[in-house]
Amino acid sequence: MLKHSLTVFGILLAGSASAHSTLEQKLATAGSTSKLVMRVPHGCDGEASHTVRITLPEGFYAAKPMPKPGWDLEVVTGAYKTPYNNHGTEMTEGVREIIWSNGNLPDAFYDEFVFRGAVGPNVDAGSVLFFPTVQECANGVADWTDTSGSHDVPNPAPKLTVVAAEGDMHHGHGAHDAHADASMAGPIEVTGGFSRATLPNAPVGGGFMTITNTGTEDDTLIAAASPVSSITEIHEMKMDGDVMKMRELENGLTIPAGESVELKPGGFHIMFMDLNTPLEEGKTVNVTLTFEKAGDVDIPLAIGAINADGGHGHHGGGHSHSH
Ligand SMILES: [Cu+2]
Repeated sequence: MLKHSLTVFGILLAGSASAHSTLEQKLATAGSTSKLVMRVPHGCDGEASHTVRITLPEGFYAAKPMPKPGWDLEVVTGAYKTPYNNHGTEMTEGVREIIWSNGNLPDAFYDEFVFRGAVGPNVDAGSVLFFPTVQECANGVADWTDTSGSHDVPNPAPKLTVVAAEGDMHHGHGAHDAHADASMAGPIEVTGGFSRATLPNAPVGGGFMTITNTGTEDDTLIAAASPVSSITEIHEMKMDGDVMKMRELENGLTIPAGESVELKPGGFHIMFMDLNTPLEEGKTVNVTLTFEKAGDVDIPLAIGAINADGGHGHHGGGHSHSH
């Protein structure tokens, strides 16, 4: 899982086109150290920023910022609410805020501020860690400090979703229904999962299922991982004129509150890239879906024939999954 999460890191970066300050990374693994990059896309409203302050969340430990040429660097330390066991040594305090100052980021330019730190091993998969960030300018500030998680605020705080460490997939989340063909995490229910057999040496395969959100808030499928592929992506297939085209959903797939979204051949699908084993009819392939709010759901996909449609009627047509 660790390897796959880190790979997923790499392919989700390209997402946000917004002018907010955001973290380049969207996911971090519980119990692991991550390097994080805060992307600051401009100054404040026409003015240059001279200072950038990042407040670190509870559950993020042993932080160290990277010095930046042209900027002074200081940290504010304080107590951790929950102490952190660092290789046998209990750490009760550490860096809580990082401040780069006396620098210059003109409004027309973009810059990056780098730091590293560890997500505590006890932080639940699916938790969202917020890194409120403030830019200071000569006559004002640009603040990215709203930690409500809403997409509809002008100043969302940069955030990271925690994924489970390897071998700890069920920690607190993703309980399986004992009898039905459903996997659940919170209000998210996944049913009817299937995959399709692949030819030997085929580079890619697809995963299909129905995701139902029984809750009152929208959730987003933000990542997928599987032992069969080094990279697993969330894709959409769509007609572009006469041509069936496939693209990665870089910002994930929204599952609206109270609705079901079907992943099926010819539409949304999970894509197993760079398969390390052919998918054989009659076997199963396991996939872990990570939702922004509900966390991880593990689901086994029964592998059907090469043109299987999961018993839902429509035939997916002859598109091949090559990139
Ligand atoms: Cu695809």
